[in-house]
Amino acid sequence: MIDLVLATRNRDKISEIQQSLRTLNVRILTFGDIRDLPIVKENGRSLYENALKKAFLISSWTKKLALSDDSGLEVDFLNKRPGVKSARFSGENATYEDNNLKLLKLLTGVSEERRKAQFKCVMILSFPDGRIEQFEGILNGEIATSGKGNNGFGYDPIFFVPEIGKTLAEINQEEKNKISHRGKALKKVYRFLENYINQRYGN
Ligand code: ITT
Repeated sequence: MIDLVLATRNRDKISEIQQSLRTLNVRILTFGDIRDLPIVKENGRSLYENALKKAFLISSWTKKLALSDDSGLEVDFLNKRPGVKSARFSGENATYEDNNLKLLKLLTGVSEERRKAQFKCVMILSFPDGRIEQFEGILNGEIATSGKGNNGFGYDPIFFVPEIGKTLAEINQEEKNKISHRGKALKKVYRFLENYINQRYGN
């Protein structure tokens, strides 16, 4: 069975990735399994740059296949901010709650039509031989006027999805993975790895 190292330190992402890839024939390893896995500094100008840096460094260091996730929330009214800075929107050690409060405050009084937003997820698979594969997923929605729901993480309580009439924090992880930016990217990763494994190890 091949090893797949997750090049992320975000436990919430790890949990969603593990759930989506649970039936894939790989052994998933995280920073909890590998001693002294390097911490990658994120200073890229795009989700792609950060995702590439994370995956490439972790696969070079472990000499194993690595999967990274760089994701962010783009709010139309804020000219696509916080985007690549979503994790640090309200400062270096910002909590999810700090970020949500800052965003709600910036959108005070802004009408529904102008609260449109997109979650974007860029995933990179980096192979020990240097080969790179990129996958993306987008989810459209709007920023609610207050938080709702206790599931998920990050901006989920204030990210309202019109198609289901709920925020992402009001649905469970399996339901979120079916529609979310990360879930969509992971579906592509799944298909790619399934083929890769079949070609390499299948009969
Ligand atoms: P790693 O770099 O270690 O993967 P991180 O949390 O720093 O972890 P990012 O730089 O990609 O990851 O930041 C993404 C931020 O965007 C994340 O911290 C959340 O605030 C937000 N975010 C991403 N996906 C989300 C989701 O599915 N639901 C809610 N918020 C999300």
